[in-house]
Amino acid sequence: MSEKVALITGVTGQDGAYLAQLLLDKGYIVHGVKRRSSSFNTGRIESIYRDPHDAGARFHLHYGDLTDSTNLIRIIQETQPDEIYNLAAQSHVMVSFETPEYTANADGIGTLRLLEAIRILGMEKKTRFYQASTSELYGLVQEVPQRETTPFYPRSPYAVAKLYAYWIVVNYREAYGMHASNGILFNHESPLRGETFVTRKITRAAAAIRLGRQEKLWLGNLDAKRDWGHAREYVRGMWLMLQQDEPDDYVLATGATTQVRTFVEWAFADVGITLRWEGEGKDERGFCTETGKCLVEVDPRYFRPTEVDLLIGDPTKAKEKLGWVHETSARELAREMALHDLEAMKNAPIDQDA
Ligand code: NDP
Ligand code: GDR
Repeated sequence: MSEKVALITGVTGQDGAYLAQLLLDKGYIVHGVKRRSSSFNTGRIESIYRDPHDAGARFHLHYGDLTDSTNLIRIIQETQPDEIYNLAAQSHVMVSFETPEYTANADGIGTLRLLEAIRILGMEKKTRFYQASTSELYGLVQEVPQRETTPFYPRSPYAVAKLYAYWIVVNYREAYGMHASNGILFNHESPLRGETFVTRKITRAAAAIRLGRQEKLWLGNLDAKRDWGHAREYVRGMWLMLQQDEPDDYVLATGATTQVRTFVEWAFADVGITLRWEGEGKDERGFCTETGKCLVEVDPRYFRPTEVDLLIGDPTKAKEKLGWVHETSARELAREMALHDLEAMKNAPIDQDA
């Protein structure tokens, strides 16, 4: 049997890096779409990249963008993928309130562009499609735990764009018989997590404060609850979805939820700082040490115009049909991330911390 070919959009992101590694380990030829950037944006995939001049290189990068249809058509035509994983997105919920139109274009219409490219090239029967859908679709709580049948109520331009993407995938599956699946993934993190998402922002700050390189951490809503799992385990679920005879939509989650404030306590404890929550209301001071030094405080500028208060997923379907289960708990994840950032920062020149 010839080697399978996969195309990953968003290969330079957290999930792209883990998925590329997984597929290479499985013997795939992997093509990734990366954006042109004024500085290097391939840090997460450096360890798996090989010079294309090397005989036998199985990982290839192509410049592209989800807002550019002809570029996507050309890349798909050239690479002839058996599987496309659409991970590219403006993936930051808060940023989507600042850039709603771009987010709709990249995250919503970008998904349509890929599906249409497959059709234009007559590859509907050859190419399987994975869409990075999200628990943000559930938004305002309708039911807990959230499962595949829970009604959607998106609460941000990001989530609304991803709602379009979700339904266009379902529609193309039904209309054209495409093997197209939505992975409705709950939050997943790792040491490769983007630095502005809350978990990584916390673990980096904890490490920097521990090393005396940062004074304080400012956060937004500490009461939000998220179902946090490990990204490495979630990309395996993506792959499993495309190995099924029939396409379908699946929730991947741990089934447990944690408040942002608890994650703060864990991460700081992991780097050796014990914090205590001091005060509510107008005297609120935040998280402080025993000596009264307040290291974590709330800045309302990080509050979102509309928030998703509670996410907790029910991964039963994925377990029963895919055999997928999570392994790492949120507590273990916090420790892995905090210790990773502490180690990385110890070894980094001071001017690289900021
Ligand atoms: P990241 O933000 O780490 O990565 C996003 C990737 O998309 C990056 O490679 C980025 O490129 C690329 N990208 C952004 N805009 C475009 C564009 N217009 N054209 C081409 N590429 C683009 O996200 P994650 O890896 O965490 O998430 C992967 C996907 O899964 C995203 O679609 C996200 O919305 C979704 N998701 C993530 C969850 C999570 O908890 N991580 C949960 C549920 C869904 P660059 O590196 O140049 O910025
Ligand atoms: P989320 O992740 O919005 O769930 O989207 P994020 O880590 O950004 O926020 C989680 C919760 O933490 C609260 N919060 C803060 N968030 C950030 N980023 N920065 C802060 O300073 C801060 N303080 C408190 C937020 O209000 C929120 O409640 C992620 C992304 O990966 C999406 O792409 C993905 O679809 C969903 O997870 C599932």
